[in-house]
Amino acid sequence: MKSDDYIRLENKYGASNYKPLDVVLSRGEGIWVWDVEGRKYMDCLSSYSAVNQGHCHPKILSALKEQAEKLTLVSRAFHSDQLGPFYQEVCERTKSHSVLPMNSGAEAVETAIKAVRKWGYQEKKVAPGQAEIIVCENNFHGRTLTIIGFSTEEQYKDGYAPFTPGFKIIPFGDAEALEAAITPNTVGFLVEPIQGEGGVIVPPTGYLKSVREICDQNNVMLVLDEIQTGLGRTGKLFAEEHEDIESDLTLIGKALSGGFYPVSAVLSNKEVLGVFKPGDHGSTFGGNPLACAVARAALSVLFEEKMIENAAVQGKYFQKRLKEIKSPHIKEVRGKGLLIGVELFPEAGGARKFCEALRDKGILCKETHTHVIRLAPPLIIQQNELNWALERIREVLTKG
Ligand code: IF1
Repeated sequence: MKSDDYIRLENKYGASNYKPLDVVLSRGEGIWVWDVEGRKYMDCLSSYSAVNQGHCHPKILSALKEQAEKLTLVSRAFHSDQLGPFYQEVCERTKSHSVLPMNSGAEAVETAIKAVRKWGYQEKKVAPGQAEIIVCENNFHGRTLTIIGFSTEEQYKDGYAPFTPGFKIIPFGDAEALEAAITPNTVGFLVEPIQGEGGVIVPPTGYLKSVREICDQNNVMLVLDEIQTGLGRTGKLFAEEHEDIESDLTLIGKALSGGFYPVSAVLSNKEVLGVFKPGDHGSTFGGNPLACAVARAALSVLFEEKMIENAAVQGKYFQKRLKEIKSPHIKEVRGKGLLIGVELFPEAGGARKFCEALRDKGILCKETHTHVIRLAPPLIIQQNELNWALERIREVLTKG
C-alpha cells in the first residue's frame, strides 16, 4: 500500500477529529522518521514533546520488551515489583514527596483538580461545593469535559455543554490579575509555565516567581502543568526551575514514557496528594508494571545521556540562528530550550503551508494557532543537524 491508500483507509473508517499533514510514517529512530515510501524526515514536533528522548530509544525499548515478557498489568488491586521502584525514581529525580500515576495528560490534570478541591475542603475549610480554581486564558490542559469547560478556545467547547463549574479565567502572564481573582474560596491556580498550544507564549520574566508568592500568601495551591514543558523540553528538567520556584503539584505526561506508552503523573511537593484515601480515585492502567518500567527508563536516559543540558545548549543555538533569518514573513521567534515558536505575520497566509513546504524538504513540524510554526525536535538533536534544518527553514521562509 502507498501513502494515499493508508490515508484513504483513515478517512473511510475514522472519525475526522484531526487533519494531519499528508505523510504516512512507518519507522522512527532518534530524530528521524521514515514514511511508507521510504522518504526520510527530521522530526521537529517530537509527537508534541512525547518523544523528547528520540524515537524508539534503545534503552527504553529494552525496558519495555523485558517487562512485557514478565508482567504487564496487575491493576491496583495488588502490588507489583515495579511500582515502588518507579515511585522512588520519579520522586528522587524530581525532588517530590509523593506521586500519583495515571495514563494521559488530561487524566493527570483531572487528578490534580480533584486533589486540590479535596484539599480545599479538608484543609482550607472551604464551604462544601464552593471551591474555585483559577486558570488562564489561552490555556491548553487536555480534552476532557471538565478541562475544555475552562478553555477559551471556542472550537474546543462548541457543542459540548454543560460544563463543570468552579473555574475562573484570568489573563496569562499577569500576576496582578491572579491576586485580584483570588477569594477565600480559591483552592488552586492551574497554569502552564509556557503556553504550548496557545502559540508558545513565554510569560514575562518574574511571572512564576510572583505567582508563587501570591499563592503562598493566600494559601492557594500552585499547580504547574508541565506535561509539555517538563522533562527537559525547555532546557531544565522543569520549566519552573528557570525562575527558581517550586510548585505544589506538578503534572507530567508525554515524555515520561519516551513515546512508548501513555504514562502521566501528578507530583506533589506539599502533602496535597495525602487527601486521597483508598477508593477516592483510581485507574485500571495507572501505575501498571509496563508503564513503570518504561517510565523509569525514559527518566533515566534523560539524565544519563545529558539530554536536558543538550536541550539548553542546542535550543539557544537554534533560536539564535532562527532569529538571524531575514524573512518578510517572520514576526517573532520565541521560546525556551527546544520549545520554539516562529510566529508569522497574518499576511503570510497561515503557518500550515510553510509546514507543508518544510515537509517537502524533509522536515516535519506542525502549526499552532494558525500563524505559529512550532519547532520542538527531540532533545538529542545535534548542532550539525540543526544546521541542516536551518538551511531548509531559511529557504522556505525567505521565498515568496
Ligand atoms: C491534542 C497541542 C501539544 C498539553 C498540556 C495537558 C495536555 C496537553 C500542556 C493533555 C496535550 C496535546 C494533545 C494533542 C495536541 C497537543 C498539543 F497542540 F494542543 F498544543 F502537545 F502541543 N497539558 N497536548 O499540551 O495531554 O491528555 O493529550 O495526554 O489534543 O490534539 P493528553
